Amino acid sequence: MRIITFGTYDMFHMGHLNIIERAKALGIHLTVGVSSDELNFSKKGRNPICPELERMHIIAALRCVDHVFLEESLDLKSEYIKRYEADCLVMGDDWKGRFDHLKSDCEVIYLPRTPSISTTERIEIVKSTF
Ligand code: C2G
Repeated sequence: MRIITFGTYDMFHMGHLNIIERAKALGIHLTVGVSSDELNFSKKGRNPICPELERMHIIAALRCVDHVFLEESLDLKSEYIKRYEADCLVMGDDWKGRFDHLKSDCEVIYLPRTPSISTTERIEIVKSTF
């Protein structure tokens, strides 16, 4: 089975690694869409700390990742699923239900998030420490 997953992966951490490894374990080929800086700005009103080329480079260096591309719009998921011939979309359960409309394109699986780790929380810790 060919798997696809998406994320920003800003300030890469264990929560990111856990979901990418669990996604790969569900199939034989893993494609990862890394959200562009522009997409993040439009969603969150700020740029990621790590620019998109760095974030893509880190994801591409992981042994379990077979292919990386830049995700330029949240609304192109169906296109990406077809382009990369994915049989299954994997996302963390913070997105639960949000991609159910793609079930006509491929299987959609939400995996539990790793507790107690988030980029936002780490940014807050750094801000309050220094
Ligand atoms: N994640 C996780 N556990 C955490 C933190 C994140 O399992 N403690 C998962 C998220 O559920 C997501 C992936 O890691 O599936 C990437 O998370 P983010 O980088 O926060 O990605 P996000 O900004 O949600 O972008 O098209 C969708 C977007 O690209 C997803």
